[in-house]
Amino acid sequence: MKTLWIAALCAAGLSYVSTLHAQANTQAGQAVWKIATGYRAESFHTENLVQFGRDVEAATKRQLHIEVVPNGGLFKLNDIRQAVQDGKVEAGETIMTSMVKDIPVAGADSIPFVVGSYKRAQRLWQLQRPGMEREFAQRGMKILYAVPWPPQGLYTTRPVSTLTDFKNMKMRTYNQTTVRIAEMLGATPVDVAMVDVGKAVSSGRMDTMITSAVTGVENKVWGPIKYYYEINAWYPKNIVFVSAKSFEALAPDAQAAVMKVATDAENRGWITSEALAQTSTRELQANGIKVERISTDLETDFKRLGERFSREWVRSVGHQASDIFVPYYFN
Ligand code: PCA
Repeated sequence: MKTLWIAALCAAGLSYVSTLHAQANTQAGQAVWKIATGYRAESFHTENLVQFGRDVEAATKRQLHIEVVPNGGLFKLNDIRQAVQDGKVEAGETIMTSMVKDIPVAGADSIPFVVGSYKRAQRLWQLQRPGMEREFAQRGMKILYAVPWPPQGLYTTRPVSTLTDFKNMKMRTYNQTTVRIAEMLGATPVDVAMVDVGKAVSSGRMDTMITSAVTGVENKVWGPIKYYYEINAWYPKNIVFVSAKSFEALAPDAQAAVMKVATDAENRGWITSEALAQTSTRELQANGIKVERISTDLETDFKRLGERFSREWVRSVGHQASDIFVPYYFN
């Protein structure tokens, strides 16, 4: 019920270059896809991607070999979608909000306080996927699967109970969405890539951030960071995709095998993400971070900011927003 008005608003109408041709034949007739990701090899998303690669190789009877290149080793996280589109690498994994400037509908999963559970996140993905597929097809790419990060919580070095507590804070951001949120909170946005969060925390470059428990654990943010508030703000997704040219170069049986294995990777990723949401929060706690609920005052203010954010988003995206949120709220 909480954000029904969004639906109302909608209803109102509101230098490594591997070219695609260089699908090196490592074995007679074997195609090779490099998959570029901006996240670490130890990240659960990347582990899932490596498993996908192994499954692809088996399911296609080695017609296709996958090589995952983690840690921004080929392209930076925010450049990966363009790199695949431009044919510089066969496939990629990135966070969907990295592309909102060109593909606004990709931002539907990062509107604060709309989705509050994995079940609702699934529903949102079902509704968002057709629009995303169209956008990717228009750019010569094919979506393989998408997996969410655990829910986004609020980390701080000092306790916060009102909006004014954010005034002199430096807030770590990871995309346009988080920049806008920092601005709305009156904090100073500081852009820090996921892989640099640990360093930024220990050197005092940031006092607060909104991200998942698993990202806090992976970057060992304990020490300077003292509080984690479980605000479940949104469930941002990573998306894995390939150039249509590379995909269509496969024999039909191999294409079908890749899509089947992609569905398995998606299912597996969602289950892992949900399990990690629990265990990572406990791990933050075990390392001395206080896991708390936010004050009711702050909760009310956050909801209001969320509504403002949603209004801005729906206005900028137009009918594609209604295609998602009218059924999300009414069906
Ligand atoms: N971790 C990534 C994106 C969302 C998340 O939970 C990050 O903090 O950059």
